[in-house]
Amino acid sequence: MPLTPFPEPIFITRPILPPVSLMTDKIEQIWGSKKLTNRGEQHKQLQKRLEQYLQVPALALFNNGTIALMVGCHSLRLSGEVITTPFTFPATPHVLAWNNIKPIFCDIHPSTLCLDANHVESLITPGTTAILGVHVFGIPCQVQAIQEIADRYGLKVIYDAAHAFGTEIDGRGIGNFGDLSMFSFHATKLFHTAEGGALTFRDPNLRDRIEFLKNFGIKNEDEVVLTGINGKMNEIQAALGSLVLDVLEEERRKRRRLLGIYKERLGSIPGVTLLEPPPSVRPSYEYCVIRIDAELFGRTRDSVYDSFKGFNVFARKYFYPLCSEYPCYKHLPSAAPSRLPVAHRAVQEVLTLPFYGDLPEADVEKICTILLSFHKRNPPASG
Ligand code: T4K
Repeated sequence: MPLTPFPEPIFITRPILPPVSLMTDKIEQIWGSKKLTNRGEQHKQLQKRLEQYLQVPALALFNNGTIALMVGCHSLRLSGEVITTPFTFPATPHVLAWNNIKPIFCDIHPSTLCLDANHVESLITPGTTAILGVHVFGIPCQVQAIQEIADRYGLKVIYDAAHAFGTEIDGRGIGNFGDLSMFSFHATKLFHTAEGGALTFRDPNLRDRIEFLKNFGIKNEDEVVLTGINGKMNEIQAALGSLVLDVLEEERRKRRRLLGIYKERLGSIPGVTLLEPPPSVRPSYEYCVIRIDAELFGRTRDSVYDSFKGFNVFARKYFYPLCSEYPCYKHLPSAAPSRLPVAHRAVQEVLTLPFYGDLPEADVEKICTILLSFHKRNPPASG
């Protein structure tokens, strides 16, 4: 039977949307309280629940992940240079730039696609103040090796854990590594508050500083003690978060099943590799990501991406282009392509596939069949 396009577009993700009646109930409570923002009841409840879910000693909620990371860097008084990865969303290096910090790009590990700890040490200079790793697609950085380097040189460690909600290493929540971690609660994330984010941090003494910084630096009615910003999560965001958290385990179960299908079907296609964390890691189930080896597969990632569109499948080329290729960073010596060979290869090969709980299993089967039809061994299929 010829392969036909999906009747409706299939996107890489769809947000968890709890029944609207539950949201209406929450909104009625908020209306009743007349407290819309500035640490209301919904905010307090969500903060407590997330500290438990992520198994962290301290967590602060924010209006989005980018502002959370900006405040995180500021709270640790980072300056000078920070070593980071070029294979990430623009927010990661931009946050450094907004803090007047120069990003120093480090090549990535060939299997995790996160900052490669083996290359970090050679990039440290007297101006280095921190290492900013990204647990890209929810796969953890080499947290132990990074911490050892940081301890040896007296550097701070920050993680952009935007994709790693619920990831655990040997049963330990990912937010416990480094000095602090940022989680994004954007609508495209597994756990979301439409827009939102959080910082988790090791030292509970940072709490006041972070809370002041996210509220203009206001300490009380008489004192403004820091150059803060407005990073507060409002009550409607927090209420949505609570409802999403209620159904999160169910969503994770559905995604685990879908990932099993992808794994089984894609495992037998030469030139296609599914990105997976090591066995010691409990996955986040945020993304389903493959790499396409153009030679073995017979077509480039870009060609697969384009051909998928003909079938109404909208895969994504995260994170193309590399941050080191942006006009604002390209001039940096650490951005030279010759210094980032692994990242330059990965960014040509990685493709993010549709992956969310409500995606029917039959659709995942069909997406795999479509991908297989693009393989060099098969006659061309048209969408
Ligand atoms: N660090 C990293 C490593 C990150 O990946 C991100 C964000 C951040 C930091 C910053 O965190 P935030 O400040 O955003 O909290 C999306 C998200 O906007 C962004 O949050 C996310 N990373 C990035 C990986 O993906 P786009 O521009 O690719 O999103 P968009 O609008 O094309 O959405 C993708 C698909 O999702 C759509 O095709 C359909 C679906 N979708 C999207 C939205 C917004 C929905 O079904 N409903 C929706 O409401 O950036």
